[in-house]
Amino acid sequence: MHYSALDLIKVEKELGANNYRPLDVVLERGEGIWVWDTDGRKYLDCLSAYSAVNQGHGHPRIRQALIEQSGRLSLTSRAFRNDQLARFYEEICALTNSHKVLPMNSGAEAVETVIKAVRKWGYEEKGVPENQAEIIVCADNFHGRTITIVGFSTDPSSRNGFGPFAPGFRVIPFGDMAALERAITPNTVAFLVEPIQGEAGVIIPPPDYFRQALDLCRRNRVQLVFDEIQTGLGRTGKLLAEEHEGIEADITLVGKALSGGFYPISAVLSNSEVLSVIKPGEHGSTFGGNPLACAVARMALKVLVEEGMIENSANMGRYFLDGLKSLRSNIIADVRGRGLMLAVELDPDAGGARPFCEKLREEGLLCKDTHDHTIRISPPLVITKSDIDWALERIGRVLR
Ligand code: IF1
Repeated sequence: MHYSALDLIKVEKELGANNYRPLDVVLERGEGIWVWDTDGRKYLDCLSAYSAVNQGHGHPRIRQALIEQSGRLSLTSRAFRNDQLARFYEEICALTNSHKVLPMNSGAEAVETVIKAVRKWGYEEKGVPENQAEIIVCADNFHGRTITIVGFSTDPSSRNGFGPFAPGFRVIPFGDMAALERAITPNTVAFLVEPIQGEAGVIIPPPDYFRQALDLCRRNRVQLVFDEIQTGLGRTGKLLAEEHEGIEADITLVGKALSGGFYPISAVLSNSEVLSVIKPGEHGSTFGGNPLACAVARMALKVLVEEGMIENSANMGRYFLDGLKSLRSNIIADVRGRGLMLAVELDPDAGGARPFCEKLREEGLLCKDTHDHTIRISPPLVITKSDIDWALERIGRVLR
């Protein structure tokens, strides 16, 4: 039976849980920065699956790695060893200057993993009394959707109705050093934070905030944990967004683009001794570290570096940001970003970002609104100047 786009949307609505409100565009194919819908219409993907397809849709070398590895061995569980895991460890540690890795699947799982690890480290190494460990997080954070994580969200739609929640988290404003200083107690084990807040609307920290935060954390034996699940792997024009701050976080979480969008893969990367506190039987996952995931991740990292995608993100990000800044429109309240993690904030009276995303879709651009008034723009890192000129012309038209 042939399904039209409308048929497919109808079935989704009937049979699916209603936990999303996507644009009504049904995609069936992707290549590089472009995706095509079931009617053959072509769009520039300005979301990149929330930065999971930084390397571009259907990257041929990553796809080849996936095909080859799936023909050899896909899953062993961690009850046995596989020949890809060690190579993945070596390559990601060398690239990110890390000492230890714990591979998981989704971003939320990486966050859950680090919460377990820093708590245990706190009890065993720092001498925090049992069940008293505290983790500091920021208001307007986004770290995932599990019960623990939504329990320290400040977004009502993420958390309301899902309690009771796990204790042990303290929320402070993002970018506020004095608040961080006040929040640290002898029981604080970690400060978990996004180097640039994504869902909050691409919020860039004040200069020197993280250098001071790291210094404060060091003096108080608090682990600085950067959630780079969205900012990492080239998105902001550096391999990791921490490089913009001139620091190295104690622990870094990566996910999303670690597979170039082919497979769910995440990892906890540790510079400190924190991961060593996890002993056999205390943590794991059936699929975490499987050979297919490792082979895909190895190639996803390789193409990011070898094909100059990080530099391209920096250069094209600057060009795109300048272009957005020079759009003359009286409904643009602010334009900001780093690398190709960009946002256009609209005037609160403009009627919200969603209708503009609908209009951009008609013009051939797929963008996502966030927090009512902000349009997020984060195309794959393989975008070129002429693609950006094409996009700017249309964004300008829609915003005027
Ligand atoms: C959805 C946002 C982006 C993340 C950071 C952990 C995770 C995410 C910094 C969890 C996930 C996603 C999930 C996606 C929407 C999306 C998102 F708008 F909600 F904030 F990207 F901007 N840390 N972000 O951004 O990773 O478990 O999903 O693999 O549909 O919920 P995950």
